[in-house]
Amino acid sequence: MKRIYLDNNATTIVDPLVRQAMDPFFCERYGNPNSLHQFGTEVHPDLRVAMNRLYAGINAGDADDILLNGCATEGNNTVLKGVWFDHIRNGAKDHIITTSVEHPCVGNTARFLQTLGVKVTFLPVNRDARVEADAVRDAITSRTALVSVMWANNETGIVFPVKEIAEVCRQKGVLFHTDAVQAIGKVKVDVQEVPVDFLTFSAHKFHGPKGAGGLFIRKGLRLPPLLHGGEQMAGKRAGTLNVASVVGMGLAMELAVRNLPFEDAEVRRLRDRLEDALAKIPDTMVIGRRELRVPNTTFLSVRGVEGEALLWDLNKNGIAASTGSACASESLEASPIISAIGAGPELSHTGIRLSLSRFTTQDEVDTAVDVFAQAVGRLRAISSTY
Ligand code: C6P
Repeated sequence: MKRIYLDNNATTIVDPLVRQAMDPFFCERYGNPNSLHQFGTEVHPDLRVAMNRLYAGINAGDADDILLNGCATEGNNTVLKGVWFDHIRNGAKDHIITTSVEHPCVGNTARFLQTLGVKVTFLPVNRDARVEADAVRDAITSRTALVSVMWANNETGIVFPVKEIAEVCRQKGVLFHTDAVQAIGKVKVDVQEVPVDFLTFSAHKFHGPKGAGGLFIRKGLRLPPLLHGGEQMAGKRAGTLNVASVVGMGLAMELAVRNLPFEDAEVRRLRDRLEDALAKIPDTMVIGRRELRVPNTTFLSVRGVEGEALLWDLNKNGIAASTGSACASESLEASPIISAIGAGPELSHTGIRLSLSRFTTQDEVDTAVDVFAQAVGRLRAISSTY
């Protein structure tokens, strides 16, 4: 049975060019970049190239910082806990605003900060599954230290109005962080056009390796380190750099940006083809307007079919999908997004996410449609609610 991977929002295949670029750093140029001998120093030019690619990829300025780290979870923790430490702990501010649909590495970090006395507003999404800038403006008070709103949602693919939100935060003198994990390589991410203060990304979401991420910090701002230790990254993030992964992440970023037109045309065409075909199955509902979504994601509700059951049936037949965030896959809670868009409780467990990449083919999409339709038929035949 041919396996078809439609879970690219969970992780992506490493681009073969990226893998090739990483290869020499395992057994040949394996020095620690902080060592003073040649094994250490010979990797410096490669790290510089990788950093330049990351800066160029998001259009960061020379005076901005990009901290290299292990993943977006680490980056998001660094921002929220760092803002608590530097701006909330001893000061006049005690309030953070975020949304009810952030990834758990933002949501649960915010909940942890609540235990330390921070007041957190979790803004709900509207019927478009978005949080609008006006809702952020209305929630900001003189005690707000940080707004954290994702660039694109991992479940629905909905793009949030981060430019407007960033501008509101600027006007109000509040720090703005965005989790851009699901935006890089899918839509243009430009930190000059969108005046964010902090932005996080993760290489494995754009055909780079797992275990490599980045945190953009606007010039003039600082965050205390999450990891204390050696003087790597000028003391801002201790720990030996994962050179192979940084090299891979740099190239993956360059390729992601170079492939944006392809993503916008071809990946979008395939996603729309998939979505149009699935929408013909009676009583299915696509969540979120297409024009508001990144080009690769479809989130569907299939009446009468538990998302989990569909996922297992698809898996048995070679199709990898997801009921939402991969890291919430063991939670049986209803999707907050399906509830937020006004669907009744009978639909709250019916969501299934399909996410494509530039490596997805039309054949795969067409096969997936057939397998999906058969799975829905089988499950509805035994459903007590359909
Ligand atoms: N979302 C999903 O299935 P890491 O793995 O730490 O690099 O990335 C975490 C993360 C942070 N923010 C967003 C918006 C994300 O989508 C993710 C990862 C995957 O949706 C796995 S849970």
